[in-house]
Amino acid sequence: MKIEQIEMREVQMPLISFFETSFGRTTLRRVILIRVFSDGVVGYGEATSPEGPFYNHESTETAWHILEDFVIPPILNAKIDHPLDVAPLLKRIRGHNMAKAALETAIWDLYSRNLKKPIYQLLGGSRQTLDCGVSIGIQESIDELLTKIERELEAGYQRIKIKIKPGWDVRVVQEIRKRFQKIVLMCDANSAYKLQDLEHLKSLDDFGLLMIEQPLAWNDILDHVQLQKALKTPICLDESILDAEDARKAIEAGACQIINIKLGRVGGYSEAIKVHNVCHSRQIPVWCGGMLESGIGRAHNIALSTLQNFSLPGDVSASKRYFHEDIVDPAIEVDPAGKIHVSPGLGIGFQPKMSRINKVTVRMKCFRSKQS
Ligand code: OSB
Ligand code: MG
Repeated sequence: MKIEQIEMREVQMPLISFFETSFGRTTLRRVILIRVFSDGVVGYGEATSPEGPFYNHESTETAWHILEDFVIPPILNAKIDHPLDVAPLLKRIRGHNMAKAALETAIWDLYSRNLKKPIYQLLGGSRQTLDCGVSIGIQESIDELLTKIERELEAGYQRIKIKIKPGWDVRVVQEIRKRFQKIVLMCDANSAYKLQDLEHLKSLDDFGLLMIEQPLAWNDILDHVQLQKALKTPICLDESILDAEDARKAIEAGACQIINIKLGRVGGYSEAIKVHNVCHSRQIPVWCGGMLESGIGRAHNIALSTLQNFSLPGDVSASKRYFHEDIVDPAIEVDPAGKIHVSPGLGIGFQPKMSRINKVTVRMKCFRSKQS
């Protein structure tokens, strides 16, 4: 593939309602979109980094800087025959996986549009329908949370995840269970606890939770081993797993029984597939996490979720939960049974709406290849 041009732009999309986790509240999504041009075909990717460095070390601004100064230049003038050629060219950049994934995923989209195939087919994905869950942020009151849960269940979602933090945990889960005895329920702490909270976390064992996601430090594996030994509820790691080696170590140590895979957090499809395979060969189920993506990131998440070991419902849900108007056509939709039907369309399977993208763009930069 001869890459002629790479364009990056920041788009700003207000969320329909705020999304609050143990690390803070988001009201406006600022994401970076990448467009890669080759021979009349365009591939799309999204940097899923949050606005501030509170989930991991990345932010919209660091992703912009790393893309502009370090990720785009080596790819712009390289010979790329296959999207798997991208990750090795970015290997010397330490960390900044979300910035790397933005371009890597765009090149997968470009490559598969060139071959006139959907990305999921090139990945070897086999799932045609995906089971969907939702992630519900911390609310102002338990009543508001219960109302939100009810609304999502009515929409068909198959699994409810709530965000927890000290002061918004056991009592909240207890109230949910009083009202909804049988639902598939889990919680995500985004690293809000320490091993000293072990006794408190053990009381979550009484509620039949599907899993507890990332209770301890964002960069920890060993304390999770201790915690998992003491808990009946499976631990799922999110923040701590940055590549396939982390997954192998966490599984071998007994730090978790489930892993959440995010394309951004692991640096793109090539590493996501490796994490998937490491987990699959060790009988550890995975599911696809979300980062409040626009339709472009969401469509990439759908493609990834078609791989066989994505056997638990993901945080991949409908565009209309997040935005009044998405930037892809059609918007991402979930059927009344809580399923996404995988699009057979080329690349990510959804058409970016340039008129909408132009409206929400706040800055843009273009890079032209010296080769063309
Ligand atoms: O930990 O999974 C997380 C959103 C932002 C940052 C981290 C997380 C999340 C979510 C939202 O849980 C998932 C989604 O609906 O996109
Ligand atoms: Mg999480």
